[in-house]
Amino acid sequence: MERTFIAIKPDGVQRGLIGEIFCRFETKGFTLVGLKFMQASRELAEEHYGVHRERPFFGSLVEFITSAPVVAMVWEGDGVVAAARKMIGATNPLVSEPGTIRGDLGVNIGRNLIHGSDAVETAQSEIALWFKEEELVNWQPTLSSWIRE
Ligand code: D4T
Repeated sequence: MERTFIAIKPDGVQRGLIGEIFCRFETKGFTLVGLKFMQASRELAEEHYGVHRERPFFGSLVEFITSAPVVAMVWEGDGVVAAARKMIGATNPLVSEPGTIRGDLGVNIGRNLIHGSDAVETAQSEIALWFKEEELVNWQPTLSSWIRE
């Protein structure tokens, strides 16, 4: 079953939006298999955003991500990687569609509330970066047959 890595960023935590954001994935019907509230180290943040190392916003991005706690999550479900990206919306909240998390809750690209893996392979490496294997829970919600055929 496909899995994706989702993180509520420090702005989402500081603004009291953990419940609002978490609820969207839960009510959609995806299955939570990993969850932790933590403050990311500089090393972890730099590794996570390594692909952006040469970009001008890299320094401020790492500062921001490490500035307060994040909620790190792994969600499971068919097509969850692409579906979560749709639910999250475009990188810049100012132009994200209404109805998306960023479109409904944000106005600034440097405060875009949430991260979601952009591809299945990225999800696998991000999950391995943020979670130990034993921190992930393999379970079957009893509601499953009412959510998918
Ligand atoms: P993340 O990775 O945080 O889910 O965001 P996206 O996948 O939507 O967008 P991204 O990787 O291109 O950007 C990573 C992160 O950097 C911030 N950012 C981005 C920024 O502060 N200024 C910028 O110009 C860009 C492009 C926002 C998200």
